Amino acid sequence: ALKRAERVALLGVPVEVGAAQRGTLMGPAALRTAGLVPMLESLGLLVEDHGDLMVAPDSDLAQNPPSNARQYREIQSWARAVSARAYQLACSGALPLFLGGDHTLSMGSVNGMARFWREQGRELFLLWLDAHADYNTPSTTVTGNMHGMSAAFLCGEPGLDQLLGDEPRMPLDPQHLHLFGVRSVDRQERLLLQQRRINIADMRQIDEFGVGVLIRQIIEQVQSCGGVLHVSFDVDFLDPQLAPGVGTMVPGGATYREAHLVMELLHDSGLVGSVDIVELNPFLDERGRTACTVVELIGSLFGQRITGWATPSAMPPQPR
Ligand code: 4U7
Ligand code: MN
Ligand code: MN
Ligand code: MN
Repeated sequence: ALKRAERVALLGVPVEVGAAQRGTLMGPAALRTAGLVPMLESLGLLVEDHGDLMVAPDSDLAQNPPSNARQYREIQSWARAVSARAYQLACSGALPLFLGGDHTLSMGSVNGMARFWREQGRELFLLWLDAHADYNTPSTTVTGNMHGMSAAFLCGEPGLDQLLGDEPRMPLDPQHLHLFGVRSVDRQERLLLQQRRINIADMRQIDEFGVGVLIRQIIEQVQSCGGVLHVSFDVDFLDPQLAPGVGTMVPGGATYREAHLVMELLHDSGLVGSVDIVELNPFLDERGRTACTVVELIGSLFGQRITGWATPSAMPPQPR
């Protein structure tokens, strides 16, 4: 039998209404065009492409949508469908790779994975690679855009309580969330992050300590609990010079090598159980550059190596 990490299940989730800027619905197509499937196969993985999810727009007309949550009804349909599919794909024994789509995708994917791992008796940890904290609620948001609320929703913050309908809601322990790469936080969002004592590695810390030290700390926490990691990769984690194909560019992001090292360390940990790739906006990209860069990074996350063999990772190699 193949191990989970050797069977990858791709699911496209072409949602775009969680963001202000249209165009992320083309994300799954751009990642496939950039060669995602053959790249994964070249690493010896068995890839099942489940195509793109489709949803009917009117899931819960009985209920009044909360104010300050734009496009609530459509996001509701996506979140319910994605959560159900995530759970199902996890049960099949594959490692689910969700292709967005804007970051509201994660409200469904993480919820479905949390349900699966709870049944397996393992704790789920969430690594949120992002320029933003995505820790707004309908009462703190300045824009009303729901892609800025996903992490807060997943930690059980109130305000979107009926979003998942009959789909069981699995709030995470807020201490299991790790925000990584943060450099843009709204004023009220900051207060909430402080109150909840959310783990944050902001760009200042990345500059000072380097991604190697900070990612290892997270890996050690997950390992010591016997937990499993969901990696939610918002493409705006990367510096805009490297990745112009996003709707919300923030200067001062991760460099090419910083991002690859994050992915390489995560791969070597063996703890990654599911992945989201979100916020790629091919309409804003330059000749597919961002999509190609993201495919290379997914390569590192799934075991692509510079030398083809394992790099001694706890310390520099000793002279022979
Ligand atoms: B993304 C923002 F106000 N905080 O809430 C908001 F700056 O998924 C941005 O990380 C959210 O790209 C960005 O709208 C959401 C804004
Ligand atoms: Mn972001
Ligand atoms: Mn714990
Ligand atoms: Mn995000």
